[in-house]
This record gives sequence, C-alpha cells and structure tokens, in this order.
Amino acid sequence: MPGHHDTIAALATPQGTSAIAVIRASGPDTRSIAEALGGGPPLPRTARRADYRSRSGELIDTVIATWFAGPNSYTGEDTLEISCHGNPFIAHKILEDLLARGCRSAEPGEFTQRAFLNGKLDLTQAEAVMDVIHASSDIALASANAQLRGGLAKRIEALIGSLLDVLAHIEAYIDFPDEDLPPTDRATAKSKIIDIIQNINILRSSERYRSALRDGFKVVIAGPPNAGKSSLLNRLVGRDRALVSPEPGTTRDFIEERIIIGGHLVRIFDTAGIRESASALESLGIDKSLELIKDADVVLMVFEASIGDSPTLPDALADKLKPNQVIVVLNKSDLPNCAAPTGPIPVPFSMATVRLSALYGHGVETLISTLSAKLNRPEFQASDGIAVNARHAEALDSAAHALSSIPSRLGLDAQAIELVASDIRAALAELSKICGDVDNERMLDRLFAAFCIGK
Ligand SMILES: Nc1nc2c(ncn2[C@@H]2O[C@H](COP(=O)(O)OP(=O)(O)OP(=O)(O)O)[C@@H](O)[C@H]2O)c(=O)[nH]1
Ligand SMILES: [Mg+2]
Repeated sequence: MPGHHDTIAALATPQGTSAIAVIRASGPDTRSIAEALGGGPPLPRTARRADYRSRSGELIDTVIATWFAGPNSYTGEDTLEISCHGNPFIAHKILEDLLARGCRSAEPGEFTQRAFLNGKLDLTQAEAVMDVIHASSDIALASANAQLRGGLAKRIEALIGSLLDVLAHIEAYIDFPDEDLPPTDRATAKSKIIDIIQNINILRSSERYRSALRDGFKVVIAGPPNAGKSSLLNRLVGRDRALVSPEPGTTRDFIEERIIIGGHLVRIFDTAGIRESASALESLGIDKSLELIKDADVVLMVFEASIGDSPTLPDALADKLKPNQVIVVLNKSDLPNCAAPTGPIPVPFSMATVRLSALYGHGVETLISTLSAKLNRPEFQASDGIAVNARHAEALDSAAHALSSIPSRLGLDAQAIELVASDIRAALAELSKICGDVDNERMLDRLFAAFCIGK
C-alpha cells in the first residue's frame, strides 16, 4: 500500500442513487479543505451546512461537512466527512475535486488500516469491522460486536499474561544456574501450561462456527418421498416456495432458502425424497440429497407419522448421520391414525423427535425451538460467542504446538528449563501476532485488501 502520510479520499456509501452519499477523506490536507468549505477554521465534530464549490468556483451541491481533528477520529488522523445528495454524479464530482486538491484515491480498507497503524484498533478489532458490516443475523452481529469491543484481544492478552507469569518464574532460576527449579514449582508451572493449552484449544475450536456465522448454518430437510419435506420447507420460510403434491418423487433438484432461526442465519435445503426404486432422473436428485446431508450442520429427518410403522432410515443414510446432527420430524400428526406415538424410534434417533403437522402448523414452534437449541453450541458459548478466523486459528495452532512438549519437559531434569523458556517465548510471539504485533507489511496489505473501498 502507498505511503501513509498523504490524504486519501473515497466514497463511503454504495454506488447508486440514494438519499445521501458520504465521501470521506483522511490525512493532513483535510483541515484546509474543511476550512475552504466552511469559510473559516473548522470546528471538530461539528456538522456544518456548506456550499460545495469546485476549485474553479462551480457550485456542485449543498452538503453537510463534519471535520474530526486527529487523534479523535476513526483513522486517528484529521478526517473530513462530506454528506451530499445521493446522486452518484454529484458524489463523483466532489471526489474528483478532492483529488484535484491533492487527495489520492483510497485503497480498499485503507481507512481501517490507518486506524490500526495509528493504534485506534488492534488487528482483531480491525478484522471485526468487516464482520460487523457483513453480519446478517443477531448472533453474527453480537459476535462481531464482541470482537470489535476487544473481546478476542482480552482473551489473547489473558493467555499472554499467564504465559509471562510462568516465564518470569522460570527465568529467575535460569539466572542462578546453581539452583534447580524446585519440584513444587515445576508442578505448578506444568499445570499452568496445561491450562493455557486447554484455553488455546477452546478458542481454536470456535473457528468451525465462523462459516456458520458468516454464511449460515446448513440445515437439510431429508427423508422418504411424500413425507411432507417440501410442505415443511414452505411452512418454515412462510410462503409456497417448493412444489407440493401427493405424488411421491415431486422434488428432484434441491431448493435452498435463507431464514433466521433463534437469531441464527440458516440456509435451509429441501431435497429429493430418498428411496431405492427411483428413476434415473430421481436418482440424480437423491445423490445430491446425500451430498448435502454429508456436510449439514443439522438434518431434519421427516417421516410420515400416519403410516403406523416405526420410521426406519433409508439404508443409504444410516451410516452417514451422526445422532446429534439429527432431529426426527414425525409429520402429518393431524391425520386420525396418528394420535398415538408410532412405536419406538430407531436407536440412533433416540435424541430429538418432534411431532408436527406441516400442513396445519401444529408443532412447528417446537421444531423451531429444538433446532435453535441445536444451533446454540456450548463450544461457541465457551469462547464468549467469538469465532476466530483462519489467521487467528493458525497462530493459535502454532502457539499450542510450541507449548505442547513443555508439560513432559518439566518432568525432566534442570537442563530442560532453558528449552521450556524458549518454547514459551515462541508461543508468546505467535499469540502476539493475533492482535497485530506483526512486522509483515505484505500480510497486512493482503488482510486490508479484502475490505471495501472507503472503509
Ligand atoms: N394431512 C397432511 N398432509 C400433509 C402434511 N404435510 C404434507 N402433506 C401432504 O403430503 C403430500 C406430500 O407432500 P410434499 O410436501 O410434497 O412431500 P415431499 O416429502 O416433499 O415429497 P417428495 O418431494 O415427493 O419427496 C402432499 O399431498 C401434502 O399436501 C401434513 O402435515 N398433514
Ligand atoms: Mg418435495
């Protein structure tokens, strides 16, 4: 990324017609631009109505200009925000004029990169800015906000603090080569390190919820033909999305919809009914069903409760499902011969079972709360609702790896203490990278390049 001392400018709102468009500029020249605009020294954090005139004196628009004096701004530098009428032509003309006044077009993420370089945000908070912008469910937003407010940084700092304690203790003995670390101190250090490794692993395992937070949990409606899968999809999305008919084998290609369940974004799939005696075309659909089930977070196995037999799994599915991944749905509970439960549920499904009527809606609320409880993973709560990203996970893995042999080393003789200390230092370096103790400028450029222009 080019130098960090010039003044950058960019449109901060989407291209297109809107009520208002906001143009943002950051850097030393914003003071004089704000001065020219307001006809006097700018007042920090004060919205001012002004006529925006180009350098040649042409009136472009009446705008509201707000100037922020560094370091009390998003980037930490002097910053100017100009709100104009939301006409892309006007916004473009203002931006062109700013460039003529010496500003340069901002690179993607450059405002946030400057905020990071000026110490306004650590790297985990800068990353959370993007998550806040893209969050599309309550849970994703809460998670992004927790990280933006330093939730992840605090947990990393706590780990660093504990490691520094152990290191300080050990180093005191390295300085006195005649003294060996007493057995009780070795035992304390060992249990502290084991505890730290455990905490690193808890945080590390939250990464698997990240794609679910960002793109949604995958919930697949599966089961034999005619069980009412498409009817259930329609009920859950609240409109007639999928074709429903009494003919078995109606759904061939899968259908995907996005819904919110218990604050979670869910990608819900209606699939072709699974049966052995299928036509060639139907078989293609069944293969797709099996593929979707394979990487589903939750499978809603729909059976027709009125049939009277206890529901059994199609053979093709039996070995693909993990019991806690499944909710058994006994559908058509409105039919008369469904009053009594239909015998024992097959062994792997002794867990969650919901009886409902997709046609009339009875029991659907129970399904929604059962599903919502399944999506609220305890592991995710254990990380305070923060899901680490791939970059954090890589650093956590390296830190855990550096610490992994310490517990057994502490069981050995005095010579091992120096090695223990150097492993702890290696782990500390890895953990520090998470919050931004990085000297790798290319890595930073790559990270911020994934941001929007103007952010
Ligand atoms: N009485 C009753 N009928 C239902 C219920 N749910 C679905 N049906 C009926 O069952 C038939 C099959 O419903 P679908 O939703 O098309 O079933 P499906 O599982 O998607 O079927 P395929 O796509 O062929 O695998 C239709 O005639 C529905 O009206 C229910 O809760 N009660
Ligand atoms: Mg169907």
